[in-house]
Amino acid sequence: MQPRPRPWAEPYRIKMVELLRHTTHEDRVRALDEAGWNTFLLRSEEVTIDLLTDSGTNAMSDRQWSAAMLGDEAYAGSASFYRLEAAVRRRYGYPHVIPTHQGRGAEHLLSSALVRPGDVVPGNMYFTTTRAHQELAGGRFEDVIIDEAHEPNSLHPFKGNIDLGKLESLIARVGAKKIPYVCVAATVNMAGGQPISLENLRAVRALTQRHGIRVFLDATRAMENAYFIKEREPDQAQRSLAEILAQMCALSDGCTMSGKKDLLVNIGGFLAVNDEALADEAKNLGVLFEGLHTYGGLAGRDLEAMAVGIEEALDFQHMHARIGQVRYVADGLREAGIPVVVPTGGHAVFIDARAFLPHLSQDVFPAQALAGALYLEAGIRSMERGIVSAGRDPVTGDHRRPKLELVRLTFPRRVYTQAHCDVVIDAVRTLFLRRDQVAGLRLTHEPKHLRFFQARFAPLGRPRAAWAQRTTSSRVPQCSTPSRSRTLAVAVSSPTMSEASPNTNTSLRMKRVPSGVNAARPR
Ligand code: P70
Repeated sequence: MQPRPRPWAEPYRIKMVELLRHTTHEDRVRALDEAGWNTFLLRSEEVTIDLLTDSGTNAMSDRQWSAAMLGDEAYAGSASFYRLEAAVRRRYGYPHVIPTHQGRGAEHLLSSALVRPGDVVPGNMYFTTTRAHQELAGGRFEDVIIDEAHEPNSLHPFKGNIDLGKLESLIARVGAKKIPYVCVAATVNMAGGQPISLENLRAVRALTQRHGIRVFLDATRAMENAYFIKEREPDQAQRSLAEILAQMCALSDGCTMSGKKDLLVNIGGFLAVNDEALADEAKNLGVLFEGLHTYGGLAGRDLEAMAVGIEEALDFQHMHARIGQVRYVADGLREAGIPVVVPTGGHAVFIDARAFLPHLSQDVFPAQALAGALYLEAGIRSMERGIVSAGRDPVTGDHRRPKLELVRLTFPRRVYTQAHCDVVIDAVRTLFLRRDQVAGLRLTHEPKHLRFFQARFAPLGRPRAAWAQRTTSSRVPQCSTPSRSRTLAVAVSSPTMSEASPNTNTSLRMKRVPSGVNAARPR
């Protein structure tokens, strides 16, 4: 008999609160105008519910704060470094650990050490900072993710998987010598927080080993990925997140890590590798760009908090609630017919802006416009993940035109409650009802590097009068619909696993399929 499904609940109680700021519609019109319609340029005080990112916005626990007080602030050989090193070795398994100020610091060290001009770095969809560092080192990124990852409606359970056929033909085309490593993200941020399967990782490992090519994980959200593996992959349900994480890492040569996500801290990251010579080179580069190799641009207290975060993040109840909360919002939007990327990923709900705003072409930045409109509606800050984020092709100078044109509602860990989620669902639903009033944008300022952070825009044409006239009171947040009941949360919050008794009825659970190229692809 199947165990009775259990709903998720926040596995903590709250003992300190941070008050939210409320704004009027007029405040928001002014703020968005001053920010050039770029949500990155809003001041946080102008935002009521901040879903820009889950990066560094997490709430630390009392244990993490206590550990921070034990921070050893010695310049060299800090005890805090050795505690972090031990935690990374224990859970990720790589012997050499080099702290960095955040994830892109680790990407910088790895790319500088391994990528040479003319090299090609294959990966499962680009990530902005990762690709920027590969290009800065003279390399080129090539996307070898499965096609389903680019389809917002594909229900593939592991949309982060690498297409082994694409990888093999790339190796045949450019030669293994031109490929310093394969960069495997777990989960894949730009695809919607989608996971890669262990089976696919194993196959990537086998293929690359035959050609003497290394594999590096972007382990930024690898613990979330481990949750999906436990939920969906055959024979994984009984294993702990820690066991699955260790196995993922064992199939690679090292990882870059932004601790600001999985690891529940506000700042920090690391590069961790198996190869001692590579570690030596990275440490040496680190003193130029980050700081001495035992602090990497961080304070001792940051290292301590990250070490504790590693253990807390691997707790099943934590991850069950974290992913449950994201699903709650996605399901609430789907029920209202709002187009979101499926399956719901780990860290965010991704709204399909092309489908939400079918009257806008990609040239007028629909996802950017939608993010702005959502802020005007309810003071909710989200992030564009479409043509603006994709930037320009360094050779042709043209916009890169990604198939996915998305707005990301990203959930910080342990920060917002289910009632905040209801406010978000209500605001997006309200906006959806008058989506035809959302106008496109034009670029008025475009920085050279990672343009989405600082670009500025202006609306095309005059917003319709109706847009300015609000049907609801302009103060936010407020929940005009009755709070969605717990019953609903139970109904939508699959999986219903426990460490001892995993769920077996999720529709996304993989069928057992023979290994080989794209074995996980539904037939
Ligand atoms: C986000 C953040 C950071 C990130 C990541 C993956 C899979 C590396 C990093 C870099 C912050 C961000 C970064 C660029 C554009 C927008 C937002 N993602 N790998 O919000 O880590 O930020 O610590 O240098 O997701 O998704 P870091």
